[in-house]
Amino acid sequence: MEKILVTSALIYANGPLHIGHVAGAYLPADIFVRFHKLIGSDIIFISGTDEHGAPVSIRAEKEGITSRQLVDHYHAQIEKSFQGLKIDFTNFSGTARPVHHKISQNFFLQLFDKGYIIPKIGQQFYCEHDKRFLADRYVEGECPFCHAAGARGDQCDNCGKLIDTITLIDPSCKICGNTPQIKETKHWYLELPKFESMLRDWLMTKSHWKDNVINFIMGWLNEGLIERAITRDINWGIPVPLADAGDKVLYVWFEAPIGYISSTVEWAENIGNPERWKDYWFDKECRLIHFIGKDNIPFHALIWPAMLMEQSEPYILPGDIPANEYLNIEGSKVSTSRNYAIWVDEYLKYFDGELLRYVLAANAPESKDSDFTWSDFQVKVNSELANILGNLANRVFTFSKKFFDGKISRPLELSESSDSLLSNSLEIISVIESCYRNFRVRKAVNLILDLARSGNRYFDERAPWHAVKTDIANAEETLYVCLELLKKITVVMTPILPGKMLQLRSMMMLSENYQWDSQEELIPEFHIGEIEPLFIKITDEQIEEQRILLEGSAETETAPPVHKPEISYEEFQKMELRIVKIIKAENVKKSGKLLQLEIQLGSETRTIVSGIAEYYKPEELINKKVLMLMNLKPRKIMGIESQGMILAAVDSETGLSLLQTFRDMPDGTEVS
Ligand code: B3M
Ligand code: ZN
Repeated sequence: MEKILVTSALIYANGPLHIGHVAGAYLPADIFVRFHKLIGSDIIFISGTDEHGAPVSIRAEKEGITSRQLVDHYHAQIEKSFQGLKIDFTNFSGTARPVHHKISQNFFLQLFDKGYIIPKIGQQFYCEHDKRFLADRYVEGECPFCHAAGARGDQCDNCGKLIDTITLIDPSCKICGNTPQIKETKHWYLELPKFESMLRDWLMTKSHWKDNVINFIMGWLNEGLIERAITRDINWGIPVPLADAGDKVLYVWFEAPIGYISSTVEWAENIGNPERWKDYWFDKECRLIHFIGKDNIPFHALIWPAMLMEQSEPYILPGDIPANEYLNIEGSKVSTSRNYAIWVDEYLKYFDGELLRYVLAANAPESKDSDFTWSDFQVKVNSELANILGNLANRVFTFSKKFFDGKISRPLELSESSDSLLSNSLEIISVIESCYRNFRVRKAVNLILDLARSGNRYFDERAPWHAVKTDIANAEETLYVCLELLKKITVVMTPILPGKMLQLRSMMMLSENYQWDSQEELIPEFHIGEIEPLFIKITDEQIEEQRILLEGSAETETAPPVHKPEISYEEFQKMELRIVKIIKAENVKKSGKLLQLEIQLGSETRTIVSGIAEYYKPEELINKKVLMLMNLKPRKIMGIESQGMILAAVDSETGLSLLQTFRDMPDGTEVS
């Protein structure tokens, strides 16, 4: 019997679950686990919420609640969403729990005692305004590798590379928007270079891994590993267990993977068998499989195995890391900050969770990014589930009830077409089996649909509605073979549609306890019980409603405005702002951008050079009253002294607009 320990990435408890998460790390794992339960493997499925780190504390600060409150709220909500999708974890824990703190500190101490963790004075961003060091996502800037804007202090979303925070170009503090300073501070570093050759040897044995994982790691190794700071200055996290560490906490990516262990320990305690977790974590025969999204590859394939290698306990190392690509929505990237996502708790208010399982499985981002669209959702539910699978069940059941009182016996002998349909289906099922084993869910779904299609074709060809009048045995054989096929489908489709397949089996009065091989042998007699529609079609209106919800909830602004440091009222009062009238305007020679203006306020006039030539023609400005900062230090522009500045609103797309008052005011009026 195979022994397998499956984990799904620990999702940050800083927001709800969206379907991109589900498609990447949870549904593929759940399908894998359900398949292995059917073939009788000894398998457990471990996960939980990631409750520390900058992602959590930033969000809590923003919402004005404590990190603990935030985490408790989202942990409960996320867990409920998983239940709605029938993602069935053996244990779902959270990293803020004492058991996790203890195990993580222990991990740290073991590596520290062996000299793999050392303190170092390093450079870090410090915000003078907020008076704090800025860890990870507290800083944003331009990625030093791919030059995408908006890279976070720890990792770039665009190229996936891990970033040493102080190498960010044009950094800004996420709290106040100021440019942070670089300051020296002490942190503890994991000496990754010391693991390099051990990691290389270990990775040599992983040639069967997915290309995206292998390529990523090899790229990293070839660039050379560097030591990584694994402590942080954040006030929410696991305290560094050293006397001289002050308030520092463990870096979230150091402790989060340990959550896989602590969640297993918690499970063992809950079932009253506290040593049971070791049967998996310490058994060399047990396969450890981490389901993750592609941005988590470096942590799982390099840093985490390194941490496990040098523990005194005999931990197993990752046996496989089926990392998935991203799921886009209607052709655009999911953006949680813009609220452009399909949230599972929202989805569940409208549709059955299993429909989403089907659509995401059929469209899983296994080897490249895939796209979820509402119209594809509708097509898959209506044309595949309802018209192909649902229709096969419905026509066979109705016919059986109408002409055979719901009792269909196995014929003494099968005709050629029946025999070939059934033996063909066994061949396809063996391919489906290998798809499930090898994380190829998309293909498994397609093949199962092919099985149902072949049933419909067979039914049509044998036309039992005619045969029933002339050759009743022939009609019964047709129904029997279709029922056999449906029975097989209830088994092999279980990992994807567990509840629907139980429902189908109950209509066929088949047992609720079944294994993969129970589809093989032929049943002597089928009995059809109460029947009900398996899939209800989705209307155009329902789809339209979802599209509107998606577009409507997405904020069009890409980022919240970045504010400047506050100033006192006295500082504000130093500015002299007045309404002035433009009495003359002309282009500045040899400059396409500048206008020379003469403005008037009462009996005073001044000259101003202003960069507005691309937006206004000189003649349209005459006699316009605008807003001006009077006491800006005069400066020479193109040889002309500019004595102040007129004010305008500027937007990169809309352009520039001078400011005017709501009501006509005399020139010279003060603005306050
Ligand atoms: N929470 C990152 C993420 O949610 C992180 C995964 C931890 S897995 C140990 O994408
Ligand atoms: Zn700041």
